[in-house]
Amino acid sequence: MRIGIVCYPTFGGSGVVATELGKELAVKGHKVHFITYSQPARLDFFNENLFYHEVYIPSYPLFQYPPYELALASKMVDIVQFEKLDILHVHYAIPHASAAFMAKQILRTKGINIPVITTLHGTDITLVGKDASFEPVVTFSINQSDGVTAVSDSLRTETYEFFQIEKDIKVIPNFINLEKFKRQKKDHFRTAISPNNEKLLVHTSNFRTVKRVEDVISIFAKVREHMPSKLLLVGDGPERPKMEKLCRELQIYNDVRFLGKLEAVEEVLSVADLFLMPSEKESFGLAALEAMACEVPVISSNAGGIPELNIDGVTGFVSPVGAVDEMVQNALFILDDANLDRFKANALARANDFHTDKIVPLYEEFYKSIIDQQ
Ligand code: GMT
Repeated sequence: MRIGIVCYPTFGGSGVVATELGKELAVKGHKVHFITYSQPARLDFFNENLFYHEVYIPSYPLFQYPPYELALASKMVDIVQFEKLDILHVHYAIPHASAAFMAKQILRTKGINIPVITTLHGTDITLVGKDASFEPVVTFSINQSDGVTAVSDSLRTETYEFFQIEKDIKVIPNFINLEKFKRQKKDHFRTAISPNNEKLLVHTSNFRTVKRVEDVISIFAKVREHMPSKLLLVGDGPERPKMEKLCRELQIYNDVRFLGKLEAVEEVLSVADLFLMPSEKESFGLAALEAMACEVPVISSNAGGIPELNIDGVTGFVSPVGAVDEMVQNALFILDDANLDRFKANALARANDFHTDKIVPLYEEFYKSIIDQQ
């Protein structure tokens, strides 16, 4: 198939899923064309079937807000025509689904019917999409898509609850490449970070308020009172300065490392003992899946789709959002040497359920079914 993928090119979950999907499809022989405003962060290898088309927005003094959606729709029209695409797959509804709708209408006037699939990832539904500034457009463009997928049952349910959706939404969960995400021997790194064999807790996120990074720090501060431990924080975002201040106030700063955005997060996960995801909202929790693939158990909230991934008492523990003390007790239980290896093995076994080889074919089958319906 000739597939156009539209996504955010950033480290965020939807961009990562879109890029990894495109890479896997290219390896399987499909021609994959990424259409976005800059080179996707994870588009880091060469394959003769992978193409990248940059959306260029000309500047003009009149534009207080550059009209990205229009430039994107025009680029989609151009690439569908020139590359003779069979399908467009847009990741994250805003503004990709509505731009795809516009491109589809334009192409129709040229006698071309291009099927469009929209994948809902999370905050496009649970947060931003619900805002009155976007809701009518989000509802319309989901209903106008030829196929719709969501990354968890929870996100599917929430979409139906909040929006007037007439389309079937197929659940296709996030997936993980277990060749890339696997526990590697990084003894030198572990020794450097925890010279006295302290336990290593890790959190990775975009440091937005929905991630509740302050809970991560509170959990760590309490675990540290009972057990020598260190905290590694990967990623960056608006909450980071506040979190650095909090660590100083709690006088734990010397045991916390802010590592910023990292390309090879699997190297950090390879030395970790426990992953913390206390999110307020989380439609799936790709970062937790990446940790589990590296044999790291997860302490999480029960937000959104996380319980569909993290099995309570097996791969980690699931608690109500904000239940910091419960999360501390559960963290101490997992970190006990009598339990840790069991949880690590269970985490890896669960990650295997989301192996690329199991999930990517679901997208291929879905593409074929939507193309056949046209
Ligand atoms: O986690 C984020 O804030 C980034 C966001 C995105 O859309 O880029 O991630 C969402 O999509 C991921 C991939 O499908 C999911 O694994 C994340 O759970 C989801 N994030 C939220 O729902 C907050």
